[in-house]
Amino acid sequence: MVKKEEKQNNNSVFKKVDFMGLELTYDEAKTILFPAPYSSTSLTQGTLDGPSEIIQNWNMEDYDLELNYAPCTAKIYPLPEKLYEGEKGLQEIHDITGQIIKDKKLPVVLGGDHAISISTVKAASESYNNLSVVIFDAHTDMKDSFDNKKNSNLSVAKRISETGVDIVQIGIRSVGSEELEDAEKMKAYCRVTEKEINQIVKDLNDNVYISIDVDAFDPSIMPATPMPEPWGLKWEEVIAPLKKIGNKKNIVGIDITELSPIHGFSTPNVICAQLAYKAIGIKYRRQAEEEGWENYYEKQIKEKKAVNR
Ligand SMILES: [Mn+2]
Repeated sequence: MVKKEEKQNNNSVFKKVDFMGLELTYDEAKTILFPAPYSSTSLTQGTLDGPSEIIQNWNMEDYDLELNYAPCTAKIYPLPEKLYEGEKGLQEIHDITGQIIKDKKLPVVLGGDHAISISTVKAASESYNNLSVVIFDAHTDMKDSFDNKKNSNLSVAKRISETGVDIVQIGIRSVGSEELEDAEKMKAYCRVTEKEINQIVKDLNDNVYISIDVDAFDPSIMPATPMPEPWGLKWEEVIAPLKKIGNKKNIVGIDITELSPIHGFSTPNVICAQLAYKAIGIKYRRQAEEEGWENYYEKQIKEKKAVNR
């Protein structure tokens, strides 16, 4: 990804991109939106449209009233999109995620189906020894294979657990009988009480990767997903645990998967964009406070006004 000759090319990742009012190059960015359209099974073909719809529907105000700062000051840079296919595609997703981490930036990977997390978590675990993964998902994803594929979107937790990485699952309310025995060994919750989440956060390793399969949410707010399950989580039932994790731990990567856009109905796409923006905001909240980014954005506006005068 980071090749010198590409620096000359206007279409490369090195060009300046205006995102949420800030003009940045890849090198200047702290947060990289990585569109990863990838579908592991016939059921999830619709998720290939997820990344482009999330970026096109990046509709929100820059200031977050709940977090009391403008998370866009975490310098967000969207990578150009390309299609990823087969095992080669998963390897590319792994390599790009690994490169972003090595470049000391936060990867925010936009799926595609949940299978991409097998690659992105592997990349994160290669850079961080003491890693935990928190997965928000309706499904246990403990199938050994699905649709004749080992790296399927329903085998995510199975593949990650085989690598020995610590996993906590939240939102779980659907399991196949063939997964039951394996699933019972997992730290899996549907909804978490305040007491439970405090204990979960305490037990997490210092570095935490966040993987959000959007079917963790209730279908009433997230209908655009191939495997919806009733009795899902409300917005705050995902955001509150994220905030607790962000307050105490180092979030090293985030993915948002399984959005399957519904033609003519953009609300779920906008909600996924807002979810990504909120997660970025949570990740950098403490650092922003310590380094005074609340003021940073005000400064930018003042500078802009001064230039325009
Ligand atoms: Mn799922």
